Amino acid sequence: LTRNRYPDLKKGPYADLTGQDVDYFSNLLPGRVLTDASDLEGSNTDWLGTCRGSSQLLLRPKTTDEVSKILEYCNGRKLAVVPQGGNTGLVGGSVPVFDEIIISTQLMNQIISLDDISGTLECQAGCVLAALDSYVSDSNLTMPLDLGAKGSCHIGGNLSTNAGGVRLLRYGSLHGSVLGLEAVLASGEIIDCKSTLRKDNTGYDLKQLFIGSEGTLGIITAVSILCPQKPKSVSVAFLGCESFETVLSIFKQAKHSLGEILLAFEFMDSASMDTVRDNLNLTSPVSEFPFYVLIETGGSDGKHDEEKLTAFLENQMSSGLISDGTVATESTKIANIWGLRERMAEGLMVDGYNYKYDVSLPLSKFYQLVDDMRDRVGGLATRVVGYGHVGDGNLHLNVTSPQYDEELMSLIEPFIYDWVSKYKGSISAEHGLGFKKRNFIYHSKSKSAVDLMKRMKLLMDPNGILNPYKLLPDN
Ligand code: FAD
Ligand code: S2G
Ligand code: ZN
Repeated sequence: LTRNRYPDLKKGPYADLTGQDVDYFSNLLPGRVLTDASDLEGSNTDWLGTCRGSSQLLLRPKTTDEVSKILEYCNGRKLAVVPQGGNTGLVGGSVPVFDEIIISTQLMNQIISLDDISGTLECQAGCVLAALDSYVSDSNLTMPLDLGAKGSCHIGGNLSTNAGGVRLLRYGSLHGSVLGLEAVLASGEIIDCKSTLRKDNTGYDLKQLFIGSEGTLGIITAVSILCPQKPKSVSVAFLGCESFETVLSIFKQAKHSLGEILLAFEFMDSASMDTVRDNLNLTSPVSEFPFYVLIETGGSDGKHDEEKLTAFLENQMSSGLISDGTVATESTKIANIWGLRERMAEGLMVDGYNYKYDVSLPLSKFYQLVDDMRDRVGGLATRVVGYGHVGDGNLHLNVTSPQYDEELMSLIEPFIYDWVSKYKGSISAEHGLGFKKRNFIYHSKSKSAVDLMKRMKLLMDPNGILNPYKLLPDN
């Protein structure tokens, strides 16, 4: 497992858990303290099954005040902690590296308020994204983000990783849609940045510090977020393309012709399609192509939107850009098409070990990295696949092998990070740095920026108890 791959990594200057500590927490959170190793197994292991910690204690607070008391105690005892939401993170950030105490937001799942005129939702950090989406949809609203993990991920975890997902093209980043939040610092101090205002230019915008901080600056306990109107109708087109240049031309046309009704623009290569076909028995609604494009549209007038999309596709067909495609308006067909894209992570896991990369690149270089990686790792890998959020310039490049292979890993890293850095991309577009990628931060951030991050960390968490060994580099 990942930690075993870093044998020289030693536990930091943190206390070991004692029976007295467990007694304190059992009194504070009666019936909501887990110490049994088998109960902790799932929370000690990340979604990819590549990182496993050895925490002996999982705490399940229900309120901000309980989180505050937990952190005040841990800070006083110098006990390291790892905040955990849905544990769907993909960079090893959500599980302990050694025996950090796991603080789960699982029971912090209450809706606080919904203003269906402004579209502002206030809720606790442990609300599951899919549950929020169905809750706000009753008021003809939708969550401004959607990702394959929606059934398990918590909104607090989404903020902490600044999750992107398939709707960022339309609704932007959480840095824009989050209006306020509440967080607890390592000292137990509660920071009230709660607001439902769209505009508030009074002082530093502190909430932005916590968005994307991956649990290293504070535990987010409540969120207020702006929910857009739910599109009256949604259509999905799935197209086959002969080249990645075609994918880019269709993207450019889609922005031009579909404009405000364009909800998502995703791509997958043929190796991705093989993955979900071979490993999950899914079927493609179009014939075999080197590339596939998924376009989702949604607006306020179903008939108008459908006409617009159909006209766009006819235009693409007549121009010869695409020779095969389908349009779905019925929810089951739409779900089946999205399944091809959103279940990729699940499909890749069937191969065994997943070397997962999530990079931002200039679109002109976007797919070249996949070709170069395929040439480089060749027959050593089971698969090399490329898919992702074209509209955000975000490529998901994944390599798989039956089990972890040191030789294969040494061909992939640092090659991929050097490659991305050469073209001024980001080594982590949306998943964060977590445990696995923290030491490559200098491939995407300057020394001056990282030094300031370290000074902020020291100011906000002087004992370094919040999610140690994550996000920031070892030196
Ligand atoms: P966890 O995994 O529990 O934690 C993630 C990080 O946040 C950890 O560092 C943890 O310590 C910290 N954290 C969690 N809760 C809090 C809190 N309340 N306060 C402070 N820190 C906290 N990501 C994308 O960006 N786009 C995608 O399209 C996407 N698709 C995915 C598809 C699948 C199938 C899977 C498994 C994952 C996907 N992800 C995607 C990864 C995504 O980052 C996480 O799924 C999600 O944002 C994390 O939410 P979570 O509640 O599971 O957090
Ligand atoms: C996605 C998460 C899964 C993966 O599917 O958009 O962000 O396999 C990813 O990288
Ligand atoms: Zn993604």
